[in-house]
Amino acid sequence: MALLPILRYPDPRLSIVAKPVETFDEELARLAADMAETMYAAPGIGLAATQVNVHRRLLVLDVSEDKSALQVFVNPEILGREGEHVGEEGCLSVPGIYETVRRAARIRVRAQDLRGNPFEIEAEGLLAICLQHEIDHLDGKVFVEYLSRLKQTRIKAKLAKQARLAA
Ligand code: GNR
Ligand code: NI
Repeated sequence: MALLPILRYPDPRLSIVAKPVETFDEELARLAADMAETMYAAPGIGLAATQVNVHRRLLVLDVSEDKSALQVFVNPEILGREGEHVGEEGCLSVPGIYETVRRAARIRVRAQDLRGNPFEIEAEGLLAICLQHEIDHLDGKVFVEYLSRLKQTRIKAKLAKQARLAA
């Protein structure tokens, strides 16, 4: 097991569109385990492979209260969206920034597990929000891109200042 470094916005590698996973091997399982460890340590409720600079369509999440329900989605696809949810989001790649984002309230998702077996779920609540946030990462999109240009500029300045102070 290993903790993986998380890319920080506006790192251009966060904009890379991830490619489908084609090989369901031990390496994929190890990556998912390392991503889960990294997510729990952060701590966060989800993590997309893009955020650890692996540009393959894989995400992990755990939206349970007691962090006992790890879910892994390989090659996730949103089949349908319903309703609207407006809520505050954060991102491990945009530390310390919380902003309101509009998403679908419910989604139907098809994905594969680590063995390549397909499954479908109906998601709502935090699971639906987190899945949309993570699938956006796989498509090279960070939640701040839904905000105004002015807010994006302010967020970049704030993160640059954080990085300066940390160095
Ligand atoms: O830990 C996280 N919390 C969160 C809260 C509201 C909406 C989305 C998220 S996902 C985020 C972890 C992360 O950055 N995943 O990409
Ligand atoms: Ni994120």
